Amino acid sequence: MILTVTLNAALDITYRVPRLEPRSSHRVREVVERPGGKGLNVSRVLAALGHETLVTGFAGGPSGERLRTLLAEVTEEGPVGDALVPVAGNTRRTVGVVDEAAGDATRFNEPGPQITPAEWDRFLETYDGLLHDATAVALCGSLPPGVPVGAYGTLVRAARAAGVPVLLDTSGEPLVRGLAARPDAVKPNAGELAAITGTTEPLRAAEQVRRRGAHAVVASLGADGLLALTPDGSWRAEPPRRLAGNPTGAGDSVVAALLAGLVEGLPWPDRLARAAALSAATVRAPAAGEFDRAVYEELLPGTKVTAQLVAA
Ligand code: TA6
Repeated sequence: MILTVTLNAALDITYRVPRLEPRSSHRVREVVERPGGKGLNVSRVLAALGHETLVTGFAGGPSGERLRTLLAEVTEEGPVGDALVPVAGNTRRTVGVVDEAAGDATRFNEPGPQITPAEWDRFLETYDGLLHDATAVALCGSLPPGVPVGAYGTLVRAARAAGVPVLLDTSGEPLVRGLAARPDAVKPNAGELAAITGTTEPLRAAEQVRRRGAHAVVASLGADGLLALTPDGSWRAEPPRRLAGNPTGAGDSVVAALLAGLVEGLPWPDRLARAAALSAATVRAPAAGEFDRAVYEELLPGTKVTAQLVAA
């Protein structure tokens, strides 16, 4: 089973408006509500790809209840196991507004519930137990208040001690702390890379992140596809065309494809081709955690993976 961790799970709400304009009132054309937060999205995509997957993290209050109900309902894509740890606080909501004219989205993410030291300890026990049955683990997203900033360092070390490959997808100080524990892979986007390295040149930034401890760095570069520095070589992966739509969750689909490829034993270039095509196909779905299967199958054969020269 592939385990995903979402410490700051969310009830994801997506509004569609014909055009987003600051300082004006909008008529919402469509509302979509989904169980969200990065790891939940990863698991939903994994389930749709036919992989057994389980989510853990925290859920609480009325929106936590709603999230769990929705999670049990999203069986169309395949079942996602629920090992979320109950907390007293209310799970956050995140709101994404899709601007249909521009073909992109603006997001508002609440900070999340306050986690008590006892709740954090309960989570650590649950996580240690779940690692026994995991073939891989992804640690995803921001930390809710109360969770120690070095949390991902602790979780990466536990996965490594249990012999479970671990991928980390977060940003800022939690990423810096997680890197020091030497995860198997990290998946920053261009902004996250720049924020922790101080360079806006993705290749130089990715090289720096690898030197800081990640065995592999897969950077998602929006319209420029993916840049991967791995122990087996370095590559760029680009789908044949970019599509406008809702880019929310495109990075989560990259993580899902990388984990699926890892447990299936695919070579890196094949994992990257799938990740780039799946990420592009996510933009055409109504919400994060979903992708347009027909678009994915159409893009995959034309997705180019080319070797990337890196400094020795
Ligand atoms: O990547 C998209 C997304 O997973 C949304 O579904 C939303 O829940 C958000 O990211 C959470 O990200 P954060 O970094 O705040 O944990």
